[in-house]
Amino acid sequence: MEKLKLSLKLLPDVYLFVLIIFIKTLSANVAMKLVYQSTFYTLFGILGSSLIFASILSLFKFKTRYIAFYIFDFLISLILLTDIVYNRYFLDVTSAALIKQAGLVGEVKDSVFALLKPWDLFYFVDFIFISLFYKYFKRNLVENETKLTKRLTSFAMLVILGLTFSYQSVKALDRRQPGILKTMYDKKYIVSNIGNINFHAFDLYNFIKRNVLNIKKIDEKEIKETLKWFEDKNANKNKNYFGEYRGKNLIVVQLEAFQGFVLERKINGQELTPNLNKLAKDSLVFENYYYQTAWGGTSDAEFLSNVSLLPARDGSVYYQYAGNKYNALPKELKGIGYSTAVMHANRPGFWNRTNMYRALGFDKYESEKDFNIDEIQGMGLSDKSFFKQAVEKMKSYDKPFYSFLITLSSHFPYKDYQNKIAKIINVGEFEGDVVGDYLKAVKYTDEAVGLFIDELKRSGLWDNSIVVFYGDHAAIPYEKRSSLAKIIYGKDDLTTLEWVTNQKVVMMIHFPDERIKGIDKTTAGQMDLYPTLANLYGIEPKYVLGRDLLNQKDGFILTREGNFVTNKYAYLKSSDKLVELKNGKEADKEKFKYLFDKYKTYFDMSNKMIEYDLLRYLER
Ligand code: GP9
Ligand code: MN
Repeated sequence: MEKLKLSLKLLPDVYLFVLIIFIKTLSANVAMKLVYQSTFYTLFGILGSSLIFASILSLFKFKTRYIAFYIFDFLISLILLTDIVYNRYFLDVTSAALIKQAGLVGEVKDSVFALLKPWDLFYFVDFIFISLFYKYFKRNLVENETKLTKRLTSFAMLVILGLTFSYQSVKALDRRQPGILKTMYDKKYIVSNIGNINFHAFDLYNFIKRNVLNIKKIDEKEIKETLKWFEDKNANKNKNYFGEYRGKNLIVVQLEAFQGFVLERKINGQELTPNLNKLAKDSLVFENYYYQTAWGGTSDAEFLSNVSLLPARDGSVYYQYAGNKYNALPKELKGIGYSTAVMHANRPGFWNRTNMYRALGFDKYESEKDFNIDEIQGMGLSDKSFFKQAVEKMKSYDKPFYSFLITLSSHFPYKDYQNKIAKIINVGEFEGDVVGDYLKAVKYTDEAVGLFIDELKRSGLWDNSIVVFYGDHAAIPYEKRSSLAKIIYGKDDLTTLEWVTNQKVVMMIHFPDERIKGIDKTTAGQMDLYPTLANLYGIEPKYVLGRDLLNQKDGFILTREGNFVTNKYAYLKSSDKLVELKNGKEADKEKFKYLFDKYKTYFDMSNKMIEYDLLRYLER
């Protein structure tokens, strides 16, 4: 006990360090305007990280500690200030993956000074008085304070305390937002709950794990083979419609949670999506279009549709591989003289979009801060207002353009917080349930789509643009499958085959001359959008996993869950069965080994492309 007391007494500078770092980290949270989503546990997290750094400090002897104090304090202050300044510009926190984004420094360099504020000096004022403290400590210190055992005792004490506090805050965060640490979909939210330093520790750990520890070597031969596989697969000659729409604008609308069954659906005799149904009559509609998203939800759908590779096997590709090189749709369209923009009225840091959009080649990212948030529906700006403002923006864009719009109002849990759409449709037995709320949200977004089309027609953009509408992922969770069974089949439950083959999303392409239209039954998926559109604009992407749906009809999609579906068969991973689509009869897996091989190859190729950032090698 005496010993403990002594060691507590002996390292006053370490406590000063804890105090300073705690105050600085806390003030970074305030400066980044994150306090509104912080909790009591945020204080635990901030204290925890301060204690952990202090524990390392306490290992040094007095003289070295004096220097280490300055170094640690300086580095931490620099990280905090970088986060604050970066946030002023990009409305997000920094992350280790940015190291790989070479262009970034150049982009920000000129504005850094403009972004600095006089009070940022606050992070360095303590440097003046630390030396004074040390002079005072030196005079008053006990002789044998440098003894190893004492230093070790304080180290152990501080590190255990630090880890305990940090762990508590991380646990609290995981309770509030389960899974957030896996996909890192909202980095600022994580910072607001566990503090900047803990976040960066996590982020660095992820980065090192992915880029250093997990790297199985890939040799020159494998790189060449992989790239060649893509090149061979995509080398089709004599393609219909090649380049026939070059010069026309492209407007792609990703509809939040628009599951396929909503189209042509009546709920208690009322048409659920009259506007999309009307449009479908003059469009090319893919009836068997599957979503292929995984952990990354909305962002995975964006990725599949603009890059035509599968999402990451774990976590989210938008967070983990934002530093990669991509030959994405926006970048390719830019290459033929298009101006490119993406619009989504949410916080720009969400899903690491700011960084990823830069990597995909979007000139402009119109986020929440670029929209007038004048009406809320669901998760944020109402789709009606969003579309209206989007058309205004598009009117002023350089033509031809590619605009990628992502809606928000029909986001889970589909709550009508402002009580505006309670009576938009009578959902009967689903009233008061998440499924009923979903149906209302769909009805609302369909109305917004109707107004959007009118607006586009009025502005003259409609006749000069290809317009695509598709859903990003499922809406009805598995626990609610009986509701799905009722809506679609009028029965109480779904077979596995029915469940799997209902994981489809709305998908239609409207051509300005309405030359191509009708219903296409090919089994297709989100990875097919980019190659399909590329062909129409006269682009030949070589490294896409999907295929051009206007030139190939042999359906094939695969999902990260492990299912695959062709035009005739479905492989149901959960029961390890290959079954016929038309009657659910089990087929002999041996006979269809080539399908399993194809499926495995697709996964391998997509993984290698992303995990080894293979397009970088083409630059050499
Ligand atoms: C967030 C929105 C929702 O900006 O796109 O993402 P989700 O939760 O659907 O993945
Ligand atoms: Mn979504």
